[in-house]
Amino acid sequence: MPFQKIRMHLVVIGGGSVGLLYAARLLLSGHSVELVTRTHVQAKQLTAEGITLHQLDGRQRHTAVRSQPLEVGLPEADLYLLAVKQTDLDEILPYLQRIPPRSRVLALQNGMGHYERFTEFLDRQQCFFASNTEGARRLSPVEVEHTGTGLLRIGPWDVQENADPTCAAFVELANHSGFQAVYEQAIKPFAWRKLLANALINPLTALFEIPNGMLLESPYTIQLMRELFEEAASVANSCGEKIEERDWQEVVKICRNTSRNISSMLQDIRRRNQTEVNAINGYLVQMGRETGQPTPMHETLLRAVLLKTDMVEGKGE
Ligand code: KPL
Repeated sequence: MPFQKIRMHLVVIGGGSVGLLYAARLLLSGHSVELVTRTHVQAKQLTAEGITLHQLDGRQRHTAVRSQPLEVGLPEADLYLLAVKQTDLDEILPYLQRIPPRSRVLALQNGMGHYERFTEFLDRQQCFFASNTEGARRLSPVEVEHTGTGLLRIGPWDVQENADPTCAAFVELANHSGFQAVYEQAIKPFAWRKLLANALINPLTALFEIPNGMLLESPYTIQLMRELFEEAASVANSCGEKIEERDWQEVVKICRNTSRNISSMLQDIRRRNQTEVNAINGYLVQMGRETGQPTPMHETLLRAVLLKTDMVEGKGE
């Protein structure tokens, strides 16, 4: 389907790094996008000032954007891009319950456990999931830096033979807007692999306070990542996801491609926000318990990140 013929209205929910990046690039390519934020202040600022995007090539681009706060409700859309963290889902999901049956929701969360929560509020055929490895950093409520290229995989959680027309059309729009996007028959296997990457990169960068690429600069951190990978792979394997050597190479590649990125977990800690560690390392620990796979290293990381979050809490920006 050529993108010129695709007319769809998109609503991005979430004014964090991923939400701002997607909204800006889609708008700059001429697509119809509104941005819903969790706070009044950010919505007002975005409507007044637009979004400034710092591109990978060093250029800055600016776009106007229509924005409103979540509490006003959700505008109608063909597709909602849900770019909030796992920890914010409780607040957002009840709003999605009211969307028309023809609308689709694309969940861009890291970690696992959200699939079940989505299906409590929406029909299964409305829920789509993404595995996104694009790097972005929010510089201010109206400014975002694109810090690394990645791949956006979109699809239903479990295998569905026929592609959903709305999500397939969005894949075209995303590619036209400079993202590398693909439609997959099922996202679950990719979500597991992304979980592995996040379970290694995010807590280590958050604890050491370093950009992603620095993890590859020392043999000690590489060895630590490798051991964490093997522990996580055993859990994945016992949950029916066959993890292979090339999946380790993929984690290293994500780290390299987003080398300048400040991981979302480190960004959260710096902003004194809750992190997604429970949905990432916590999920691995829980699945390890359920399947009889020991996860001492992920458990230690989980505790260390929760402790660090507690230590910085209240000293906020
Ligand atoms: O998903 C990410 C995150 O920071 O949450 C990666 C891909 C690791 C980029 O930083």
